[in-house]
Amino acid sequence: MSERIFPGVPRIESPIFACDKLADLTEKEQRIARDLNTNGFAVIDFPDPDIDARIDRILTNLSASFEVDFEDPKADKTLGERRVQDAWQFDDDVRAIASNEALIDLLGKLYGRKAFPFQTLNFPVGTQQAAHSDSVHFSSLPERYMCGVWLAMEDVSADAGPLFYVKGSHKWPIVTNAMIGRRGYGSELSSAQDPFDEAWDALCHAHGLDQEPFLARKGQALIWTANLLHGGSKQADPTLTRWSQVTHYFFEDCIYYTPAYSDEALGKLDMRRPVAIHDQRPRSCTYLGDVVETPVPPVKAPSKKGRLARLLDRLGSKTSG
Ligand SMILES: O=C(O)CCC(=O)C(=O)O
Ligand SMILES: [Fe+2]
Repeated sequence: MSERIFPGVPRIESPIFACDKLADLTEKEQRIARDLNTNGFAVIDFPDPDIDARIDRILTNLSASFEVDFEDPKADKTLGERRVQDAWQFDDDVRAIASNEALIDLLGKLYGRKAFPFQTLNFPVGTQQAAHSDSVHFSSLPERYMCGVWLAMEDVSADAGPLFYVKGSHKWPIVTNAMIGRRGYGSELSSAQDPFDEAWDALCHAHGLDQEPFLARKGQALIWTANLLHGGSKQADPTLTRWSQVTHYFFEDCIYYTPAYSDEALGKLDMRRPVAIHDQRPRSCTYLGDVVETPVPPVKAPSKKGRLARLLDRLGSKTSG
């Protein structure tokens, strides 16, 4: 079995995946495993019979957080703040979606380690974000023990700025600070993604791969692997909404850290202490079962945000995918 020989690599990204008979998985799970291995993503129906009712309640509950009149079909829905991070802390349905047991079990089988959700993002519209890999925001050692699950909370049309992915890009090297020749530890950035944009664009260009939109149906979800390039397409019609929830998952027994602010070669890691949403307990960084001390990260030059708020951010889930 591949996971016994390479326990430090997610099962679905194993270099000997082709030899894995996947005999312990159902046919449906095997299809998901193969899609993740080949394409870097897999589409599933979200495994929750109450998902429609949950979505309705979330839309009602979160609508008030945005400065947009969602009742007005002509209103521009892209104005102002366009996301709520970690709404699981106050919304039971957001927390239930993130904590979905069937999904956590499935991810555990696919990765060969127990999964735990650690961050939620709720969006009323698309992000129109450039192609990026979440690996610069949150990663693990051993690498690739992170994934995102994107849930469509309504049908998504081509004009609504759909989520897009670059099929197969998860197989490319994970772009790190070392690769692009910059120091990350203690650096100041307005966006963790900015320094890596050129490298990702160059990879897409060199491989001749295009962005493909995901025109999802309400209730469908897309699992993306740690290094899959994805983003939000330009929104052609600003009056449309594109409600979605992204839940990011880590896996047990890893070091969790933010690569954009780390220099791995120097042993300088911007470590995280994620809180698992389903049991609300923090996870220490561990390596082969041993706890790794989490250093207090440096506080960077003062910015608009207070120093204490920034320090707290850095200890928790500061960046988002
Ligand atoms: O929904 C989108 O447009 C992209 C979201 C995303 O990149 C993320 O949450 O990691
Ligand atoms: Fe992302």
